[in-house]
Amino acid sequence: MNQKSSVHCRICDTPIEAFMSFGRMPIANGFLTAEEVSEEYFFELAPAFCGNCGMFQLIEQPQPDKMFHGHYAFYSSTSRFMQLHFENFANSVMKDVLAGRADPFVVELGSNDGIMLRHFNDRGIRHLGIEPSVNVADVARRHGIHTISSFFSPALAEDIVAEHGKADAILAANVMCHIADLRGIAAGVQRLLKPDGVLIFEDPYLGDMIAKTSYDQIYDEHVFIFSASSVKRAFDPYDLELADVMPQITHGGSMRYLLAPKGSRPASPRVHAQLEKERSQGLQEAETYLRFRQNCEASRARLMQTLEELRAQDKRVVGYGATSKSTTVTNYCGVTPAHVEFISDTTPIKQGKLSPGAHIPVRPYIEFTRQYPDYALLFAWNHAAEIRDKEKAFVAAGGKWIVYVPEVKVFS
Ligand code: JHZ
Ligand code: ZN
Repeated sequence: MNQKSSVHCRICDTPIEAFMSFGRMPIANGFLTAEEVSEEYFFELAPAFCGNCGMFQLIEQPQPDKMFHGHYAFYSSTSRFMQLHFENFANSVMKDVLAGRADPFVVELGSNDGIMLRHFNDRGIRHLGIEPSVNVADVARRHGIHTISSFFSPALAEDIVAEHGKADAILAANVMCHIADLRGIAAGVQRLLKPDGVLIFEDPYLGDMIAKTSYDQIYDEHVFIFSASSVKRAFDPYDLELADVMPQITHGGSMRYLLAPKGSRPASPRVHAQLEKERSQGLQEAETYLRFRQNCEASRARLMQTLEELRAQDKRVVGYGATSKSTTVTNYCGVTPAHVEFISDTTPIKQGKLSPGAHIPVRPYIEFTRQYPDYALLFAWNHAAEIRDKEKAFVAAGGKWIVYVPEVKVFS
């Protein structure tokens, strides 16, 4: 890439440069057939940190319609734990924000298959999901959840206000960090939100990613990895103030942010404490990212050493969970079908396809249980508790797990 010097921060326009590159990368959820391989799309996955506003971001992101479309492969409801998580999220919004309000209206950006909105629907609360990926939106619609298939924008915000009025709560989970035009989203939120409304969203958290070297959170969809300080700064020009932060254990460490029109509610002491914690963790310092890069390189070397040793011993290794994250791991580290025989996944749309870039076959879960491999490479490491609980028979049969976050480890 020789255009680096002309790249500017997506939030504050300061010139930025990549501090490392994960190399040529396909679309993380771009599972494909053998016939599609010759036309596979690649871009350079290179993150940068803006020293001015503190936003961790990708230098380049593919066009949104390359990532979110009528055959988007990630269905939110594939994990029992995540179903429970979003039920709790919805309940907390009803209790802490909507209680006592007359005929409240909730909007969710990127509502996927309705994993969260269904709880509002069940209680007869007015709601609207905005989901550009039509196939997942159709699942929500089949459950009676009001959903429009569109990308959110200031213009769409105006249309929603005209039709439904302003929102008491705007929600988003694992969505906000996907949208390159975050400034457009913030402007849309500003128009859509009531003066006493709140914006609540959660995404994988930068502090956890740095602490755990979970570099696989970096892929095309995640154009930003947020921290409390970068979120505070990004929404400030839109009159939205960071009023609370709530750490979550989901996706290997996430943060839920609550923002409200300036002056409309007091900030929780947790905000100040989190900002302090980020300062002491060095999240604002360039050196932190150079160390992160070294940690990624060391993690890659150790994972490949492990996989090469197992290959030399003729051990069977199968991937567990064809996650978006696994696309970064396989392509950055050089994991091939010679290392990993196939990846087991419960999502029908991924089965029978090849994994993006590395072209490891994705097979139905039943194939994992039919003949247990010697080792399972846990690409869905964020669901480890749920999966280990479910796979006791694999371990009892002598199977071992390989994980790489926070470090490469083999265990049973
Ligand atoms: P999982 C998703 O990332 C997508 P991914 C998205 N881009 C995002 O932002 C992040 O979340 C935060 C399968 N599975 O949840 C189902 C099993 O096979 O780690 C899924 O394909 N068996 C919106 O894709 C995958 O693994 C199981 O028992 O990295 C898990 O994907 C379980 C629990 C899951 O998210
Ligand atoms: Zn910036």
